[in-house]
Amino acid sequence: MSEAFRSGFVAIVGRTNVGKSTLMNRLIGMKIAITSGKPQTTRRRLQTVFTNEKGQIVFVDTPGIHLPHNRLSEYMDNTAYKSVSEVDLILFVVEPETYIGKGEQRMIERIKRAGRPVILAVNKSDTTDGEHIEAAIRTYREALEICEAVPVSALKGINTDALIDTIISRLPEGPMLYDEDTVTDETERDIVAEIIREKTLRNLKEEVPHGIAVSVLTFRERDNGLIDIEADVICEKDSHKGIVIGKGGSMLKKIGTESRKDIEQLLESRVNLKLFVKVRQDWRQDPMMLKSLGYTDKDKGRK
Ligand SMILES: Nc1nc2c(ncn2[C@@H]2O[C@H](COP(=O)(O)OP(=O)(O)OP(=O)(O)O)[C@@H](O)[C@H]2O)c(=O)[nH]1
Ligand SMILES: [Mg+2]
Repeated sequence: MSEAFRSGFVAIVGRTNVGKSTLMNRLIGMKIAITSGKPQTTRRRLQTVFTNEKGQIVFVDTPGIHLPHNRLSEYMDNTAYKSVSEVDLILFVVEPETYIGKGEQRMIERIKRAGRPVILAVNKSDTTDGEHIEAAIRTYREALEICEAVPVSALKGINTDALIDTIISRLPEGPMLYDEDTVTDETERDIVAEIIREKTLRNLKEEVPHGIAVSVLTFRERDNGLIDIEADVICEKDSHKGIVIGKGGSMLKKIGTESRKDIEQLLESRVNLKLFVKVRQDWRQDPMMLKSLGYTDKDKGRK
């Protein structure tokens, strides 16, 4: 007799920069979430779907835990903390280290309270040896109840198939929650905005990219298939505007070219991309601006 189909929601949580979004993209086999070497890349929950013959996993990528320092980062932390009680299973992503920080400890308390099964993914296993990985697993096993610990490398694709099998085996029996072809419920417009934000994160230094938001204004397909996209790159200080534009417009051009390439790949068509740099003074502290940029609670949970 064949085994029953399993399905459910899985929150991907952990400290900022441990590789949660890279891991989710690797597990679903497509780049939906943006990633960067800078902390606090992911700002809101993002849902993707993995389906095979054994089951269906609805992944919920969340902002990484950090110490909040403005309204936006409070929203980000709350989004992550809340996610653990809205799912069937928690995928706790850590690095092969033995230090548990304050934010991570708070997350552990939340996870315990949520009472959901926890799988520990020790990511970046490519950067160290088995001994360090074992030490990390021991540390986290002492801190909370973990049903399985799986060392992986999201970057190199090591052990990620095994992680999929482990996740599915721990989900409840249940039907498909989404059509089997569904990869995400994100709109193309939202993914495009995120791609542009990723390029600002990867090209700009220090505080500047953390104060950037992107808003897509126009998204229009011509008869010949070319897609015209116009977007605002919003920065939080007058002094940042010149940095984003760069000498003779060189930085904005670089951000635009890199974004266009990724967007063309995503949409599988030619794209004409225009970026405008705007200043919205200290928008990360402004509830109205946060709301208009989509950094508010929307009901995107279980249907
Ligand atoms: N060496 C190595 N680097 C990795 C691995 N997975 C992710 N990274 C790198 O870690 C950095 C952070 O990756 P993200 O996926 O953006 O991390 P995140 O946990 O989603 O970060 P936040 O959204 O800020 O919470 C990037 O530079 C990745 O390339 C891995 O398995 N090995
Ligand atoms: Mg992320």
